[in-house]
Amino acid sequence: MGSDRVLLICRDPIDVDEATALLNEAGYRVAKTLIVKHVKNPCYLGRGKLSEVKDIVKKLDVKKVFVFDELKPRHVTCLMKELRTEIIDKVLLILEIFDLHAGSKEAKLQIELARLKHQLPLIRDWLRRAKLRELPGFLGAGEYVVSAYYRHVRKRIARISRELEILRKRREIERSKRREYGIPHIAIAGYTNSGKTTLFNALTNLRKPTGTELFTTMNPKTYAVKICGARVAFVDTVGFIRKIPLEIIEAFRAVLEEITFSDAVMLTLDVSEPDELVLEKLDSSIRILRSIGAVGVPVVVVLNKIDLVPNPDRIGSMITKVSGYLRSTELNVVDIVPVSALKRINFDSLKDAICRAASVLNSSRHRMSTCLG
Ligand SMILES: Nc1nc2c(ncn2[C@@H]2O[C@H](COP(=O)(O)OP(=O)(O)OP(=O)(O)O)[C@@H](O)[C@H]2O)c(=O)[nH]1
Ligand SMILES: [Mg+2]
Repeated sequence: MGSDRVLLICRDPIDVDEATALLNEAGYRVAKTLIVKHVKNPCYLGRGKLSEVKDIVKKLDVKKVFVFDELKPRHVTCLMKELRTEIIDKVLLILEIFDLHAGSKEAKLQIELARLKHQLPLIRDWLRRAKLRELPGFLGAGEYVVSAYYRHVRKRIARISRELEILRKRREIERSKRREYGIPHIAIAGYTNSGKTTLFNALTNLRKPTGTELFTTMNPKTYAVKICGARVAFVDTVGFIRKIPLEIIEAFRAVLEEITFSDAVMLTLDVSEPDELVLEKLDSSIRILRSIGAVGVPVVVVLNKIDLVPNPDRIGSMITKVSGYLRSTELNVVDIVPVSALKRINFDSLKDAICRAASVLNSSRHRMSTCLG
């Protein structure tokens, strides 16, 4: 867990809150925030900005600079050389947070794989520059050590990939076994902290950990219960964030497949947040569903935390805005249901919507004949 003061660099002011929340989650404190509109190669920052950042790093004595972006290896190399501080980008920070919450072997392996894959091009860049005599070596080590490390990283990546493939196959077998029993799977997906686990607990009567910190859930949980006369398995999943780097989606493919291969998705949104943010998070959630190949699945959009919205008109207007937005997407939306997972408000409507989503399955797959009965 980091405990340093960090200089935060963002390209868009809209990202500052999320970047700060992620930094705090990893145990860092933001010493200063800078907005950088234009990215200049090869050092990410233009000459003027670079010398401004150098001054800030010196004056505030920050040990790390966090760039809320996906940096290219040449950017990291150049920034490290110029600023003489550690450089963290979005991928590394998210992995640091995941690491704090990872309980299972699978989650740990996924994080290590993502980190190594992220490091590989950086090491390659250092090796190339060391050969060209542009740099003395990787973080002070000689060229021989760096190439030995490079080989080690590649071997480790191959090994972890094999181990993860075995775990992925095991998940696949478990899923198909449950399918043989005709139990539909409803994945609870959505932004981190939107209340997915609270909803999962309320529907299953379990007590899985919930919390205001980001990424409380790292390992998907599945539990089958009977609703409207049939058994349905609910799957709690790992949360989304805005503009999630593709590398992370790749590394977490096995757990995200729980959404891709589900029979219906409950997409949760935290409507206690400002309208603009709710719609932005809806947009990112849809992008992620698309990138994992889960857009054809029937979706129940769950507008959660309505107990925190004192004005009922706002809930009505939110439903209108969300449905207006959804019309322009390819999502197969069954219903939009406002609920409070914590206070269990409007659960009858929610269960009814889940049953209707399941009945969509039923008509297309001739399953769950008891659901609407
Ligand atoms: N007031 C209120 N708080 C809620 C509600 N649902 C969830 N919360 C709170 O929101 C926080 C996040 O809830 P979680 O269920 O852990 O959210 P999550 O989506 O599973 O989060 P990650 O696992 O981090 O992705 C917790 O503090 C919950 O108590 C709700 O309906 N009303
Ligand atoms: Mg959770």
